[in-house]
Amino acid sequence: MDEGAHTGATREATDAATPALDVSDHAPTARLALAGAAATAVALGVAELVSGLSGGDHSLLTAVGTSFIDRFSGPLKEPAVRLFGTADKPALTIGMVVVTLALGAVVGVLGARRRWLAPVAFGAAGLVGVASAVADPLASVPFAVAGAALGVLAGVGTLRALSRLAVGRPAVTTTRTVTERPIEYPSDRRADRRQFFGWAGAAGAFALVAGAAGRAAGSRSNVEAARSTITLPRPTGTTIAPSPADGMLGVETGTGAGKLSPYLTPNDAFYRIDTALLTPQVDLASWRLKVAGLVDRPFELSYADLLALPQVEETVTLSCVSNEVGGELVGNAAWTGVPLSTLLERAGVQAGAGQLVGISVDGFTAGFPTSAATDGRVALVAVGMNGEPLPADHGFPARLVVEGLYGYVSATKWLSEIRLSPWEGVDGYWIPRGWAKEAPIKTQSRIDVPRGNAVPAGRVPIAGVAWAPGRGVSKVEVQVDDGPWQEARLGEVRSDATWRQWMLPWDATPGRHRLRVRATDGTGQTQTEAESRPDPDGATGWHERTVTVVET
Ligand SMILES: Nc1nc2c(c(=O)[nH]1)N[C@H]1C(S)=C(S)[C@@H](COP(=O)(O)O)O[C@H]1N2
Ligand SMILES: [Mo]
Repeated sequence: MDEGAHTGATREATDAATPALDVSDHAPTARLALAGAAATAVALGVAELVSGLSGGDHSLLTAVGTSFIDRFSGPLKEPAVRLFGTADKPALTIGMVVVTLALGAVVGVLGARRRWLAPVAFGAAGLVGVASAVADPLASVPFAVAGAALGVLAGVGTLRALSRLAVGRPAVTTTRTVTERPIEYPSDRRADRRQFFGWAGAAGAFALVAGAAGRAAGSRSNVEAARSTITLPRPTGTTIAPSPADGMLGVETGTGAGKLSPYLTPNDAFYRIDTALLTPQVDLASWRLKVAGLVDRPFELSYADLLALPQVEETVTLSCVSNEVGGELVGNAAWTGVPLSTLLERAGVQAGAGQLVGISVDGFTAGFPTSAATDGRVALVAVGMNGEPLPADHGFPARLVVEGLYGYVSATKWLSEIRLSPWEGVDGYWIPRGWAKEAPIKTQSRIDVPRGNAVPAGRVPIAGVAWAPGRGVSKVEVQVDDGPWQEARLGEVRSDATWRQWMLPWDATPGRHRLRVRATDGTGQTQTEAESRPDPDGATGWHERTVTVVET
């Protein structure tokens, strides 16, 4: 007598025989969704682990995020930065994971009745990952393919197993022939549920550990160790003017709110703008700087080769084109490096090379007229920033710095190639995204102090910075309410390439006051009052602050 006959069970087969899970009664939708999310987490964790083993490069998720940035940075840059500030990149990573898990939950629910759905959905996601890795110079394609394949297998397998547990065994009604009445055995749904949540939790925990391990493996090559062993060569060729003393205007300087910006912006306070989801960690041993394109003698330099060339130190103010009037996306640093002209002479620039394009290890590009590298302005392959090797965030091991041009057309970080190109037909990263191809930095000025609604009455300084790199600042004027424009005292500068601190003593009287500032550059041009947005070639207008002065 077989068991079925003995017990008269009406148990339905739920395994291999049926094509899809039986979710005929009340499908445990929430549990299937959780199964989908947990399986997706496992897939992501395995993919991150395997692709992270390539070491130092972009994992699958980072490659996908990078291609997302490249695709949508045009329309999304401004709102993303406005919404998340410099946390926009972590926000993107978290957002990607959350959206993927949510999609996984949907696949978990819909896939219970459609066996083909999970393999198709996971497979499609894997292909997106591989395609992103192929397009990402910092991703390893073989590791990405292996990560995607194993991730898909792990995800589909986990989903199948968890879904089965999620649906559970159907209720078993048993009629024992030896008794008079049918007995309904509890189907032990509680045990099923416990088992399901146990395994789903284990899958989630495994995913977290695998993902974290993959990320840790990926960030193995960290440039901090390399940086700390580097001694920058002493700059030669120029005499370095002593740094204008901060405080010479009698105003406290510092990087916090309520202080005048120091003449030199400390590296850790220097604004950071780039498209890199993760700061590229460049391995010095294999890094080369190529000089190529329309040149007679293309060549390559190692880091040691670059340091062995004569170095100069130049102080240059760098600004982002996205800087709003009064904004913080501007800084002034002393850059150590090799003049671009040195490298161009060695390479021999050919006729028709109207554009110098900087290319970074992660594929970012920025181009400017080749003449800017030879017309006498500061134009460097910089290796040092304020006396230290370039910080990783600011382009270690080398970047371009060109006086008077916004960063997006000039200041390529993590530089890997200088390519001499025609002006027409070659566009840097931001040009097809709606930004001007030629972008000299506009004359601007900013009020740093005072600010807020508790300015003590009496004599207080109105002070800030003004810049017109390449032209220099010859005059700064301040207006209080509708009063006359008054000339501010100017700080000393090392050159016209840098910003200038300015200060006007003010006898502040209680009440609300509007303070305005405008600068005049070295050619006698006063910055325009007309307000324009940062796009396509830099914001204009006068910075104003409203403050409230209170009796002390
Ligand atoms: N490789 C790379 N270099 C880059 C960018 C980038 O996205 N990638 N952004 C540019 C822009 S838009 C600016 S404003 C400057 C900012 O330099 P910083 O981050 O050192 O202040 O870097 C430029 N160099
Ligand atoms: Mo920028």
